[in-house]
Amino acid sequence: MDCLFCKIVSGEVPSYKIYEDDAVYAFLDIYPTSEGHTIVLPKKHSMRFTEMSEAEVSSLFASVSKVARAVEEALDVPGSNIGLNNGEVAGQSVPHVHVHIIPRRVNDKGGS
Ligand code: DGP
Repeated sequence: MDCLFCKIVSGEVPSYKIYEDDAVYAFLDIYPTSEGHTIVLPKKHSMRFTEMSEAEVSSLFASVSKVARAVEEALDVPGSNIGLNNGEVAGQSVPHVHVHIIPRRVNDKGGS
């Protein structure tokens, strides 16, 4: 399958790895919205979040929570935006489910 994020998981496309286990892979976003912007994805390819089973969603978000806590601690930030784009019309540019963790700092310019 010609999928960019599957190639990142396999190492065919290089990435700056943040975390990996049997089910997920986390790496720094190439176009960061803020320092430490991290992408967490399930290794099993699904194009859209809404195609995943409840068990897969639950497992993915348990990992997202773990990675977000580690990113916030490592960068010493008080919070982060955590979210995903589901479908091209919603801004999903890579058709392999992934969750954004965007570290936020006090008085940064990242949003309201
Ligand atoms: P989205 O727009 O929600 O589909 O987010 C896709 C993100 O993936 C986007 O923020 C940029 C990032 N991205 C795209 N190509 C690469 C790549 O080759 N390497 C890395 N590290 N990130 C990528």
